[in-house]
Amino acid sequence: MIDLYTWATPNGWKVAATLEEMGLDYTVKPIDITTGIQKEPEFIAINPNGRIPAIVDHDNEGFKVFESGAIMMYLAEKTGKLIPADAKGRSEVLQWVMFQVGGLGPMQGQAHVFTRYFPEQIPVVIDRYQKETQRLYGVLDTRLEGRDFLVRDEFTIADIAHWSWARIHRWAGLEIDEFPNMKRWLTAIEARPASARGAATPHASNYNDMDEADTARQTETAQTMITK
Ligand SMILES: N[C@@H](CCC(=O)N[C@@H](CS)C(=O)NCC(=O)O)C(=O)O
Repeated sequence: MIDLYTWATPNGWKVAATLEEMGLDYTVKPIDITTGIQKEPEFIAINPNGRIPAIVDHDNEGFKVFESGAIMMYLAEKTGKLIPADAKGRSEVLQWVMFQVGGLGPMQGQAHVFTRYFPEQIPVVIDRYQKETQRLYGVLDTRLEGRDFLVRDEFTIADIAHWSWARIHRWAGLEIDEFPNMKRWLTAIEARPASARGAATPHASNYNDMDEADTARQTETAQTMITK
């Protein structure tokens, strides 16, 4: 059995959707990151960075894994699922996962912060992160021209890694009409039952389609977090 420490955010959805796709048994351990519990010693012992997601694999001597990309790679290695079997295919997946954890995650994350949560609206900073996020969407769109998935013809963890962020593009103040390949790919992944279950872990939340009251609540909570 695997324990998944998570919350309703893109990095959390990545791992929940991966576990769902792989059909692995897991127990959800909700870590409400708005309370600061993720910085308590008990959780730091699991993830030294004090952030979700993290897993503990009790079927592997309680092995702990933190960092969403590393968790996905660990699960892919463990099961042989959502990753090609050959070295070049694995490298391609790793390249796209690295591209996501070093690119889209941090850039779109900062677009969220400066568009929605930061106490001041600083237009040049908002513009910088939105433009960079859009540029990265463009890279995905080009890659997805004439193909269903990022690596070969297979749905892999590389797709899940990007889907989890791109699905809430509106939360970053961005639309994706100019990226038809990415839009098609996103719609296809969103329709997968495992994606839906992953995105509802530990509770349902779709930042793209929140009503005004939920948007205000979510924004206020995140504002409190980043100004702590
Ligand atoms: N590079 C990390 C980023 C993890 C991360 O930023 N998690 C956020 C939620 S998406 C979090 O736990 N934030 C709480 C905090 O900053 O205290 C990963 O990919 O796992």
